[in-house]
Amino acid sequence: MAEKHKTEWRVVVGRATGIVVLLGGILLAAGLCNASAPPDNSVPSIFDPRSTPAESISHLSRFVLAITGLIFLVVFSLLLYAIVKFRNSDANSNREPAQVYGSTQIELAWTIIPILIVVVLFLATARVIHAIQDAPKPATAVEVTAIGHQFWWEFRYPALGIVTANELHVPVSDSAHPTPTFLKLLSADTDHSFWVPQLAGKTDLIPNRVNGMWIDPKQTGIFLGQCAQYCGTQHAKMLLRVSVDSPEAFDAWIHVQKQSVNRDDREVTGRQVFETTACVNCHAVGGTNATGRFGPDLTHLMGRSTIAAGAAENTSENLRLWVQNPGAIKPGSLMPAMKLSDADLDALVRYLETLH
Ligand code: HEC
Ligand SMILES: [Cu+2]
Repeated sequence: MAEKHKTEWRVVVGRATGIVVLLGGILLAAGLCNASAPPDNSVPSIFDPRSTPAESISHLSRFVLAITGLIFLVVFSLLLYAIVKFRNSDANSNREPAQVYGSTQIELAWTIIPILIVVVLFLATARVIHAIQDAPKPATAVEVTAIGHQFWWEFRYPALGIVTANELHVPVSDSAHPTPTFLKLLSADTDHSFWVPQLAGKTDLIPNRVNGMWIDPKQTGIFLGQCAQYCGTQHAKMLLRVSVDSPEAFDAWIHVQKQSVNRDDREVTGRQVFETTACVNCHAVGGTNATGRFGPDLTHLMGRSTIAAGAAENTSENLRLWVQNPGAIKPGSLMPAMKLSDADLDALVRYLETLH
């Protein structure tokens, strides 16, 4: 009998140690991943915020984690204590434990303390939500309309007359001269969600509804994001890049984007192929008869480093493959394979490469 109790006891301690080691391991791994994250932000981390809304959310989550971690420690210690102290043994195997019927003190304690904890968590969360949602828009703010499409992002700068896709450019914002970017979020088809973990929380883009969010990145560089709401087959390949530019670089980018007509006319054959194919029904290119809005605006295609919402690098080979068969890069994409002859395809790609 005594032998049996001993082994059960060992099993309990073994499991408890196992759980603690596992939790410790997870925390350690998270810490290591975080510490070794490359500086180019290629791994978007919610623990590495670079903009006020993301910072507030990160602080809040650390606060909530600390409180719930403390609760976990207290409960787990009490549990371990009870298991050790009151385990079955020969000495007390025939005795009944003390029978306690109702204790006002204990019941008050386990009602009031949790209520206080929940109230504190609620107030802390409400404060952050208010600070982010009701932040006033300064006159210096850049305004962008982001429209979610299956499976790419359209970005419009109404005040600047710029239209682009998938790669959002915003100016860096410092506390002396804040230039936050305010985004108006719309959807052309279904529910999407705009999420750049280092810059802000997620906000959905819902058809027939206007949502909003803002970011004020404090560091230049590329920040990666992702559509965070399942929106169809290629939801996973609906990435987004935010390029946070220095004020000079941002002005230079605007200058280029504002030139709505492409003056490079070397590739006449390719341009003819483009203008006489269905491309023009879905894509717009400034200065041509192409005014489609179903697909990304191609006027400054070469200004983007990726195509198809981050699914591939913007290289000649990938452009050719994309136009020949979009499904090879992004199965289920809403652009049809255009079935062009090799000669037409080559000319077309050469033309696309003039769209700076
Ligand atoms: C039926 C509409 C449609 C037609 C026709 C069409 N496209 Fe597209 N195209 C799209 C859509 C939609 C996308 C975005 C796909 C995605 O990222 O999921 C796209 C993406 C692209 C891209 C990548 C742009 C970027 O910045 O990501 C290029 C380049 C392109 N199309 C070129 C062409 C060319 C050239 C033709 C004609 C030979 C053509 N397309 C015909 C709908 C169309
Ligand atoms: Cu989406």
